[in-house]
Amino acid sequence: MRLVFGEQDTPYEAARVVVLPVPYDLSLSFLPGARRGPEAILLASRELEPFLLELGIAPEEAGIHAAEPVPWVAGSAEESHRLIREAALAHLQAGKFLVALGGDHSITHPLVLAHREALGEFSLLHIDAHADLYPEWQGSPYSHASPFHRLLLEGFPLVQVGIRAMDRDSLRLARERGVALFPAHRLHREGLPLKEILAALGKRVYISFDFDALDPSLMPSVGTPLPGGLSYRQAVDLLEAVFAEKEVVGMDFVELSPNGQFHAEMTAAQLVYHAIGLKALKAGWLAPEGEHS
Ligand SMILES: [Mn+2]
Repeated sequence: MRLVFGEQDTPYEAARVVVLPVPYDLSLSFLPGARRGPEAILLASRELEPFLLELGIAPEEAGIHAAEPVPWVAGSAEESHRLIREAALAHLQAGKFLVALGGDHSITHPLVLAHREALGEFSLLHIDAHADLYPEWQGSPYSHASPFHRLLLEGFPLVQVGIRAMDRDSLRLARERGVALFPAHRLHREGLPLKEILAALGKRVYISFDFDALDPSLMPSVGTPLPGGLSYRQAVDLLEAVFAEKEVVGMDFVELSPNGQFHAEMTAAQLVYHAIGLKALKAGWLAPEGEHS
């Protein structure tokens, strides 16, 4: 069954934004359940106030269409990833701004490749508790611990924010490959170094947001929670600065693993909706209340 995002679903042809559910979690190494993430975000999104006071717009008026979930193939990560890439590519070639909802973080690899194929080069902003730079995990290069290793080797400039779990080899790789690393402890000591983060990114940016980047006190519904994370305000401030200064070409929000704590699902839905609003403002699809475009 197709669920919608928010109160008002726009028909596909008229929609500028496509929300793509990717309920794939076969690569998870610890707590399973991220396959139920997209559904939980869509259900929670119905309870959001459509008008965002902070932005002065109702992002859904930009035209949001929630697509059919991408199917996965049991037993084949490779085939499942191929289906994700094909689905994303079709929406991008139809001219839609894509917002993918995971699912585990492995889905970022096919999503990013689809964006490059449709839209050309860009840098990656990876917001996460974990660096996800392992060459493989539990024997699989398709693991949710590996997508950024693969993307790094494929030449994408990488900026990582909120990181607080990373092994020595990953740190060495990050240094060798020029990854701009903004670990969580630094953000807490010095505040968000927005200028430095923006300087490290290219003009065009793809954002991959792992919900475990947020502190588990506000986001307990993730497969691999870690203390010391970002506040909701820090996440919003970061997204706001990036949307204001850069051309965001696409984004994904991954690893929500519903466990009965509805406030976490509301937090996830609100963050996604806010990000869509930032895109709508930057693209000029909507103007704040009282202003005319
Ligand atoms: Mn993570």
